[in-house]
Amino acid sequence: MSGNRTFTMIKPDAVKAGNIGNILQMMNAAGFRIVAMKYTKLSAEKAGEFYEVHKERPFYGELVDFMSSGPIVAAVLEKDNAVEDFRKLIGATNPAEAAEGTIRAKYATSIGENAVHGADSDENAAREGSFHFAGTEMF
Ligand code: 3AN
Repeated sequence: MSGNRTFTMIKPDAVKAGNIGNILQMMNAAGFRIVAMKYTKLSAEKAGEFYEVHKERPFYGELVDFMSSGPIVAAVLEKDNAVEDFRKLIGATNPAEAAEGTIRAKYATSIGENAVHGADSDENAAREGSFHFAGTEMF
């Protein structure tokens, strides 16, 4: 199967809570194929670089501290209409507003610690995927 690609991270809160398996299961059940995956930890410098677009936002420092606070799972996923369908699967940024059955409704605890990241455009998916993976690590 081929399709569009998106980029995701299972964030430190969800890793700490032991939800890697449950979250991957939801991604697979929704039809996403794993193209690349790694269990890794971002340094504060790398997290700052990844979230550079949010540099001027008031929560930037908090976001960088949180995303470098523990290990994450980074992955590239493939499916038709991947970016949009994955954003539906994860739900709203604020878990209080996330639709029932979404990953954030189930596993996120707050707007800052919201279990998963999902790229918001094809361009960002490609940029974020190559931030974490070499071409030879994508299958
Ligand atoms: P999304 O992850 O749903 O695309 P963005 O792009 O608005 O949301 O924000 C990126 C990340 O910044 C979020 N996943 C969340 O962890 C964090 N964030 C967003 N808004 C806030 C906020 N008001 N307070 C703290 N962290 C926030």
